[in-house]
Amino acid sequence: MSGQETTAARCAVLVGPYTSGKTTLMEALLLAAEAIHRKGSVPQGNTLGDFSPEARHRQMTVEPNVAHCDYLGDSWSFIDCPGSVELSQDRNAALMAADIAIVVAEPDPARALTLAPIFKILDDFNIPHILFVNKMDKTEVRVRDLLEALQAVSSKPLVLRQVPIRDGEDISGFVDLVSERAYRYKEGAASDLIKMPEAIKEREDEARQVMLESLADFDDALLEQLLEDQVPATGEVYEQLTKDLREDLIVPVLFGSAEADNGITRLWKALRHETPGHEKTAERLGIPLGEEFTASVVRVYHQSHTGKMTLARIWNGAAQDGMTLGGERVSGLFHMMGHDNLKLSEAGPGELVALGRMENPQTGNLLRDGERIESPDMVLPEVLKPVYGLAITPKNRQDEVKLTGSIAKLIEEDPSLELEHNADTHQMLIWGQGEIHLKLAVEHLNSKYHVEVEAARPQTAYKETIKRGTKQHSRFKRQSGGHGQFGDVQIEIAPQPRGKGFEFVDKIVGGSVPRQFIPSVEHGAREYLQRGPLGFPVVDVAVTLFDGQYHSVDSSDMAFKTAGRLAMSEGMPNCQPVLLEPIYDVTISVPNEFTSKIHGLVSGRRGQILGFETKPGWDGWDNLKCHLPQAELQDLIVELRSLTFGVGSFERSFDHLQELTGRLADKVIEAQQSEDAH
Ligand SMILES: Nc1nc2c(ncn2[C@@H]2O[C@H](COP(=O)(O)OP(=O)(O)O)[C@@H](O)[C@H]2O)c(=O)[nH]1
Ligand SMILES: [Mg+2]
Repeated sequence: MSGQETTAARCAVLVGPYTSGKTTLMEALLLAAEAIHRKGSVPQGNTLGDFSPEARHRQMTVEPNVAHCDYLGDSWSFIDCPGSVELSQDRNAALMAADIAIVVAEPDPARALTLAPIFKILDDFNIPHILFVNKMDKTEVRVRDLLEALQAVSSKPLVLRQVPIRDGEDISGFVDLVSERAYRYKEGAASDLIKMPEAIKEREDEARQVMLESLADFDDALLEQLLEDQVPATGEVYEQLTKDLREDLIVPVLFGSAEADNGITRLWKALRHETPGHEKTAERLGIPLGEEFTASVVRVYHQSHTGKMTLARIWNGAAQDGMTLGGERVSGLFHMMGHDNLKLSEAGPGELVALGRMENPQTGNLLRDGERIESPDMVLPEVLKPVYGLAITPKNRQDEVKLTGSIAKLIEEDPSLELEHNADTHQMLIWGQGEIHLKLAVEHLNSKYHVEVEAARPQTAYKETIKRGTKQHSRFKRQSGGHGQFGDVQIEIAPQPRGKGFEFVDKIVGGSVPRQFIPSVEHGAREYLQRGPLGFPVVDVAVTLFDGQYHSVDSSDMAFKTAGRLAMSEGMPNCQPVLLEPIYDVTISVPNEFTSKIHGLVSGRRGQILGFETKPGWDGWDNLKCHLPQAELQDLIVELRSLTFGVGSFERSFDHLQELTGRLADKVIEAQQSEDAH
């Protein structure tokens, strides 16, 4: 094999926008390798991957699907990633196992932008990648136009390696620009070699020249040859292509149809000859390869039929069933093949294996021999920040503990999910990347863990405060049989600056309220603050106790606490209470062609733009900084994505509380009161 330093197992990861045909392409690749005998179809629901009920009924990949095959004597692992932007965490994690990524795209220039975040992560991690333009069986788009649109979102040069042969509107085959051979597609089979059609010769020459010029940018010898009008030898061109791909300098572009099995042999050939070996990948990831066994955890799976499976790529040494890794016994060594786990007794370098029933491993860990488990020396993609939340409650109250445990397992699989017990609203919140992401989480809770939950919109953490102060004299007195209760307090209630919180000041002189009862007054006042006159927690209020009376027999902690509380509930309504709503500091990231649309989005949601700047490291993208009310953030991501081909995103953090008055405030207060009445 030319330039191939190893015949160890290699790993290719399929990425690309939702519905570009990744799952279908994996079927086609497996069929060509005879690892499956009949090609499954996504609409018919019989593909090797996407076997879970959640994937089948949506016809959508919802978690990375793993498969293995041998092709012409080489071992291969594939990971077919979900395409939905909401499931990007899984894609990013899977890419950390990739010797090569196959970026699958649709032949639609209008949707080129959906590839921008994918090219970005590939660039950030220098992952060699091939672009496979799929669905060429049903397109009239000119490859040149398509390439121009795609090039606009790739920082690396796209190098077209084939030109289509057209038969009327259909594409009937292609010419390979390196070998200069022509092929005719055959549905469901490898293409036939044909004589180069005369009509294509000119286009082929021109495209070949463009390809060679792209390569010459990285090789002076080739550049000289081109300048002297020499034709480089085919072998040299292949070598240059391989070298540049492995260094992630260029992105070769192939095309075909996964559905019709067109272009699959050509893609296989490129994978076989050009994909770097695992040593090169380990080096790229910064994983030191010494003598000892080393594997990295790609993802964990909690499977209903087998329990926890740790998917790991072996970089050095061999794994055996029953070995000890990170202080734990490996109970079962497998190749995941869609739904099935195929038992292995041993697996060597380069292999992507599933390790059975280990408790500790987490995505990104390095596993070494014996006792050690390490966070790696490699840089991992950042965990995506949550952009969408739901309040959840178990339908059956007895499921509460089970619910928390099950969510912990979902988070172990996909750390872009988060669980929060909100201190303000007392709701249990599940956070993630969008509606589909959370809907899937809720469905998994039911189908895998048998916990049914109700999901609702999270409450906004409204608060209230006061606009002016008052003095209040209140007395709590009860005479019931023997020993009564008596507490009398005079307090001053005053507003505090925003963010100052609650303050209690003791100005008692001469023992009008005895020392030991003063903390009880404060306690009573604080208790009241949990629900002010409008029905919300009260903030930024100062209470000064300046006088009172007591009774030597009937006064008690309890009586003064009740008096403190009473004084607050009698005094606070006279202090012009006002609603406060939480305002978040939000940074919205979009390609700059959308920046003006985002201004409209923000102002339509009562937001305030604070400014914008170019997004660091993202060519042609802007970061817009703004303030937005929490109540307007709930479905912000939905609108943002629909305005930006799904690529817009945001990050948020709480900033401050702000007065809310007028009709909106009235509605919030009314809703709270009608809720309290129930
Ligand atoms: N016409 C045509 N349809 C395709 C091709 N590849 C996939 N599809 C269809 O496109 C849809 C999405 O395919 P799928 O493989 O699930 O895409 P994924 O989301 O990238 O995994 C399915 O209905 C496929 O049958 C292709 O090459 N040509
Ligand atoms: Mg898919």
